Amino acid sequence: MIEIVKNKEVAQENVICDDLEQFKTDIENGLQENPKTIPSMYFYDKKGDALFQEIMNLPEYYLTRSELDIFKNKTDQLIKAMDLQADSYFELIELGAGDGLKTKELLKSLDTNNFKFDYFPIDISSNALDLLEKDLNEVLPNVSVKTKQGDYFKVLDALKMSKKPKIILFLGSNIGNMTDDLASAFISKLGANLAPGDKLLLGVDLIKSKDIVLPAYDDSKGVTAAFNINVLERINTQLDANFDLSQFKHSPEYNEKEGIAISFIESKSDQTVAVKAIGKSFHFEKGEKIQTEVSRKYNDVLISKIILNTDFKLDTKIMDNKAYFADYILTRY
Ligand code: AVJ
Repeated sequence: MIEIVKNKEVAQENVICDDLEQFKTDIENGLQENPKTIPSMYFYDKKGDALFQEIMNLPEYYLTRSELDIFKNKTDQLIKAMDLQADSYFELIELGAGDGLKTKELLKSLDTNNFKFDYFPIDISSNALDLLEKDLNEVLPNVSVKTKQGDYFKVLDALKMSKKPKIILFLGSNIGNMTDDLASAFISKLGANLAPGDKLLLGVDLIKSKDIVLPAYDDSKGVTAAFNINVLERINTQLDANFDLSQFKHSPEYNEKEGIAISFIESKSDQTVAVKAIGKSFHFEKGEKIQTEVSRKYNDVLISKIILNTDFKLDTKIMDNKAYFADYILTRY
């Protein structure tokens, strides 16, 4: 018993160690830039995961509810658009499955209608995958769940061997954290790991007015503020820094014309922060902003542009009843 626990701890330590070098490099580079940036992937430590979970339940954060509306109420349309047949086997692969809230609705319907498939949730967090597998085994015992921990492309490369028809789910507007160029490159790379006829279900938040979008990133309870500022706490803990959290504030913006929400952390005073693990200090002027996240919103023109030089063509667009959010079904040709 003790042996196993020990091994697990060592394995986890190694993972954390690996990440730590990358974390140091990214923070050092980001804080030396002008303007300063911190990559949004570093939000998601244990506390960040919990805060994001809380964000998804906020009344202002419409994204999750809108996509859930599609998965709950337009399941038949989704299944039809993905060109699924009950009697021919396929692999359903989800990138960044998280708690599987939306996917569960689709799985329920596929299960009820006796579709033949395996569900492969991929996630960086083995903890999230364990919880998801346990939950699915309980509520949908007939669905075959094969969790895959790790980097999306490493997992896809391994799954490529099967030569079975594949449906990739990339939901929640997660692609919105990428610039349009990066999104194009990402989708191209997905295409390289798929075969003609395979599908990509891309869930994206749509461009809409500021009075709807901005509150989603500036909620009244301050959960998003805590989520944003938590990245400084993580730097304090893991990189031995001395950010005074009371001297920074959450400061989101939304450019309605471009359809881009950006989260910043703003310095409330002139101050210098030492990051011991990097061996450097960084100066912040009063009012200076660190960019921590880009949350891009989309429309048909943007999606068409992004997939222009990829091996995908646009098939179907399915929206929630308020037309806040869209699931685009793309076919690899
Ligand atoms: C998980 C990237 C889709 O950008 O809306 C939520 C993350 N950031 N509130 C988003 C997030 C602040 C979220 N994504």
